[in-house]
Amino acid sequence: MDGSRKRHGDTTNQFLSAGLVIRQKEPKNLEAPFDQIVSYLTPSQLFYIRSHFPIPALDRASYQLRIDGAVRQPFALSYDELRSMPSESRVATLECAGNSRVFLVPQVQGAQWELGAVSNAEWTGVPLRALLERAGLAEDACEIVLEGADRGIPKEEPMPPGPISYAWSVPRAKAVQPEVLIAYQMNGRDLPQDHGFPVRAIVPGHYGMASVKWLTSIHAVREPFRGYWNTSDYAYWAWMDGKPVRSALGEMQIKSEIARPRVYETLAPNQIYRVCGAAWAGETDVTQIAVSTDGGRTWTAAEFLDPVRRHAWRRWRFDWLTPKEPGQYTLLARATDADGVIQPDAHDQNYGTYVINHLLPIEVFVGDPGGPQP
Ligand SMILES: Nc1nc2c(c(=O)[nH]1)N[C@H]1C(S)=C(S)[C@@H](COP(=O)(O)O)O[C@H]1N2
Ligand SMILES: [Mo]
Repeated sequence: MDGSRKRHGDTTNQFLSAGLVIRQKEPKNLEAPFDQIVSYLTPSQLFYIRSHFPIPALDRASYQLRIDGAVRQPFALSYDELRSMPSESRVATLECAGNSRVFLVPQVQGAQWELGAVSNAEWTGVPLRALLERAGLAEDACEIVLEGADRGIPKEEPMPPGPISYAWSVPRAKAVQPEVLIAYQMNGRDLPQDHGFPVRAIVPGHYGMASVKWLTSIHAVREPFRGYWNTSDYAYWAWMDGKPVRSALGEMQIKSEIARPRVYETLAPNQIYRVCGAAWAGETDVTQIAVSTDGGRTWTAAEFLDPVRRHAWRRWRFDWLTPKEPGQYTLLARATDADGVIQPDAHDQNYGTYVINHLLPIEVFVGDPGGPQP
């Protein structure tokens, strides 16, 4: 690659030299290099990895997926049987609910994710609803509990006394939507082990915790499931009649992130710098994106690179004529969804250490890169 032909701020081909960032070595928690990702689909090797427990080794030949609980005909499927069913492919962005946690002040417990606990891929599999139809889902089933093969001791209080599995309950209304997949491929190839091989759930539009990896059980329930992950860990305070009620996280909230420039990058004065990033929303579409280069005083519309596609991110860009005046500048990106909901200015405390979708300041220097910082 000819480095001299690269324009300042141009990200073309840069992902070739990129890798993941370790946030925790074991269990594996690695962040995508958000500033390096230029493609619409995140290459599978650069897709973030979020795992609570050691990665289970499952074998295709002995794999079984059980569908039972509040159904008329419980059954089990082998890997080959699942693969022989009619399949669909869908693009979906996964974001960990703790993404951007490092931006919270004061600092909080948990993996210190920066901007890269979010990625976008194409997933192929069988719609969950086809399996639920085959099993004869009971009229009064209200949630579908998805369980993985991984086990261990969880970290968030209150904690059960021994090892548990990873399990997440999805409301029936979402579980029967056509986009929810029991997936066995990612970006056109069999799922990598880190991402749930041989089979995982993909719940587009919801935070990543719903997309259960190493899926072995689909269990319909008649009462709201109060399991550890839905209550202790990935939960927040919803308010009902003035009282806080512990509720499970669900849809991703509208968010945008700046990929370039990076925090504390030095940019040349009086030149066009291509600011770029991505924006996404849960169960709606991102329709507007604006950028501020003066800490939020003024905003200018940026340009989308990708069309609207429900549940997938849209990359965007903005050509900034950097100031002649050297100094420190604060960049912000602000997305708006189809319902007019705008990214908030501040983190909502009801979400604790999750749902960090407020405007994230990216501070940069304008000046001579070799010179003293202004
Ligand atoms: N079985 C299992 N599924 C899981 C997890 C897990 O630890 N175990 N982590 C969840 C969380 S919190 C996220 S954000 C996504 C991340 O998916 P990825 O590792 O493929 O990016 O997987 C979800 N599914
Ligand atoms: Mo997550």
